[in-house]
Amino acid sequence: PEYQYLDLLERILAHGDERIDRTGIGTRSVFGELLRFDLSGGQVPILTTKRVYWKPAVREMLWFLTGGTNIRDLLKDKVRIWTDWPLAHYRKATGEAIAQGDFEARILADEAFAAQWGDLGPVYGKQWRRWLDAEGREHDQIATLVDTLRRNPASRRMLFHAWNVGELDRMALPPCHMVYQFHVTSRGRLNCLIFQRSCDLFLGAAFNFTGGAALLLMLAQQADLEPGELIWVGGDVHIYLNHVEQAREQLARTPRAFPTMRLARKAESIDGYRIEDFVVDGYDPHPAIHGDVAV
Ligand code: THF
Repeated sequence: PEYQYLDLLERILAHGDERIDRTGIGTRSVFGELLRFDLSGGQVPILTTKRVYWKPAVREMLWFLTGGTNIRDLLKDKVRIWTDWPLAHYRKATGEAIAQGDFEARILADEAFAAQWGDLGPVYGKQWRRWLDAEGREHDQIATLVDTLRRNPASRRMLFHAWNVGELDRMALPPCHMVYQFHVTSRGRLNCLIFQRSCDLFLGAAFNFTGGAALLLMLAQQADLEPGELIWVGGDVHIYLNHVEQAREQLARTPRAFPTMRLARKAESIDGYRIEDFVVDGYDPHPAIHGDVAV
């Protein structure tokens, strides 16, 4: 199950370098980590030592795939994990002490307000589907990837990238999980390597693993391959100082078997998946553990 993850959590608590980070909260941090999860038996790394809201995590991945960058689309699906950044920007720009719920309600009710205040800039979805090059051409990295998986699976160039240097300063937050590379074995198994430059190991990692697993399943199905390994590589992997107690509580729990995830139907293309297509069985987690996200 998730012993690799728990070992990493424990190691950071014990030996992480304590420092003040961008958010001012402070972290314990290590640099350069690798976790591997074998998806070939149907199991996916949805952590069991706390309840992970896997549907918001999959919805987030589906939202990236639409090419969207506005939180309005997420809020329509009741996914609130990206609200903090536009909200902080709005409060700072207007001086208005608006509550999160009121801000979200306004984003949903008022399209012009959403266009002005709900957009995160050229983040993941934009870079994945419409990377703009110097000649003004847009590149759909996902369509290219699916095409290469089908036609030339031995390729060593099957990847997509979100670290678009010239656009970083317009992003609400530069990409954390910034490169996804793929590899197909001679037996037709699809492996995925995620490079994540910065990882909030207590809160975000569970979402990143779950989203990555969902993506791997969709791509494998579209290219008539079987799921292989999900390999996750982290640069600065950290625990925020306001998550230390929660991490200790999580470490005190005994992990259970990972659940399975499968797709109920094959979509006509990578753009055709919906949340209802994802079936998770055997998920029996310990209770959720709350932690505040650092903005
Ligand atoms: N910034 C920080 N500091 N941590 C992150 O994990 C993170 N992300 C995204 C962008 N910036 C980040 C945002 N993703 C939650 C989960 C994912 C997030 C942000 C927040 C979160 O609060 N999860 C809770 C509740 C989930 C819910 O209510 O649905 C949880 O218990 O998991 C990582 O990519």
